[in-house]
Amino acid sequence: MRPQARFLLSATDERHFPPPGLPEVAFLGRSNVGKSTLLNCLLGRKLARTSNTPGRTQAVNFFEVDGRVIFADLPGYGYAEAPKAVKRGWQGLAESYLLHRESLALCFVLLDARRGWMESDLQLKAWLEAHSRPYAVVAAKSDKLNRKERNESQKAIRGAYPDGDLFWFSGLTGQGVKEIWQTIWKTTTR
Ligand SMILES: Nc1nc2c(ncn2[C@@H]2O[C@H](COP(=O)(O)OP(=O)(O)O)[C@@H](O)[C@H]2O)c(=O)[nH]1
Ligand SMILES: [Mg+2]
Repeated sequence: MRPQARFLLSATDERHFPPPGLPEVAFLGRSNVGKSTLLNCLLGRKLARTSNTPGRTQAVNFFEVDGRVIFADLPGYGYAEAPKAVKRGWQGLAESYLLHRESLALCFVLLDARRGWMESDLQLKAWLEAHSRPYAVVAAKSDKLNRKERNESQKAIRGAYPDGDLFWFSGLTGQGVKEIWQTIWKTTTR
């Protein structure tokens, strides 16, 4: 069944984050990897804005789902051509979110299934581990790989991430949506 979801607010500053309450799930990854697409697929409708232009979202967008969980769509990182000030802006906002958000229950780190771990993803992963933030990995745009490419990609991703949860996700086919929901409910239901 389609969850009841509503957009809460878009925050460009930590002071504007909604007061922590419901358990929260954050979506992290490089610009254009498919964060907003995953969010929309989970919600069954287009609440989060998707874009062909990388590096646009410089805000944390909050959505309340079924009165039970909050989704946080974080700005993308690793956009090579972004001006330095924009990069610093990402670090400031995302770091303060990840450091201080007490209601944060789980992060999904999205990788482009075709590329696997890139330098900036590995930096984020190390940072999450150093700060004991639980995360799961999503290999996004899985529809762009054939079976052989997917096997190779899986090996490469597992090389740096041997045993945590790994989901294959496609916004085109809906692959992975059910499994990702199961993990969200498992992590946020107390
Ligand atoms: N083929 C394919 N394209 C996707 C998928 N997910 C996202 N895209 C496309 O990738 C672009 C960026 O997606 P978006 O969700 O805005 O990425 P974000 O910047 O991480 O939020 C858009 O043009 C999407 O249509 C997917 O699973 N398969
Ligand atoms: Mg987005």
